[in-house]
Amino acid sequence: MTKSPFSLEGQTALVTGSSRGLGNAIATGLAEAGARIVLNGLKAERLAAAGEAMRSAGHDVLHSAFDAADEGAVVSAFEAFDSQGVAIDILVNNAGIQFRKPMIELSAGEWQNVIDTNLTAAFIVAREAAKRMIPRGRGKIINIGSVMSQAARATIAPYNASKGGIKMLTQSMAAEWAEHGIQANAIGPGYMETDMNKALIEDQAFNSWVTKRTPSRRWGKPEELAGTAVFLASAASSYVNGQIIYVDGGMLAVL
Ligand code: GCO
Repeated sequence: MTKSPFSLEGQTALVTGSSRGLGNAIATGLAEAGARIVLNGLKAERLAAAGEAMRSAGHDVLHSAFDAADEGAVVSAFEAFDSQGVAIDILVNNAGIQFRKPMIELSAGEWQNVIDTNLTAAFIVAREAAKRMIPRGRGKIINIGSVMSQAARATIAPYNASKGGIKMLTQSMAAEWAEHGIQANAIGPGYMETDMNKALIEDQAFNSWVTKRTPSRRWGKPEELAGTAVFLASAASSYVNGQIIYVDGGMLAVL
């Protein structure tokens, strides 16, 4: 029987920021398609718990605790993968934070922290992954953007800028690495039910705005990103490069 083009059997995927939220949902979806998963996060105990849960579901899971924004930590993590014979075939740059404050009150340090975590980290981790993918002539990079890669909401300027940067970083990766058999693409989630958005979901006025502004009239569920992630991680997307796929219930398609 021929293998499905969506199968990830025999592939290893590193998902940054995957002990919970969107990262964990994406990691679970990739595992269900057959990938071995390397979970990543800052807190070793949270990672261990997430790894245990996935193993009890029958998945093949490793974990590596490092700060994706810390260049030295990322370089050491990949050197450890090398020494353990762990080849990263699929990278999902998911780690990210939100920081809500009007620009007029925002400090340069608060701005820089979001940019470093949401954008610079994606560059650093992808650079280390690509150094190993290029000699192999193949690789998959999936950067997690946002509807804010395309449209800005007030009071989250560094997040908007970082996610806009993710779109162009993705296109830059395609420009430099596609010829080496690497496909780099992005996913732009809409308003998803995550811990990061808990305050928004609980705010009746904001919740009402999201449901009115979204043609699907509801918030997205983290697991609703998994199918797009599997597609972009698999052979089914072998000629897709530098694209961003919005999983937003139609929000960006309408006024
Ligand atoms: C906000 C939210 C958004 C969400 C949305 C886009 O403050 O408006 O945090 O930025 O992250 O899901 O990705």
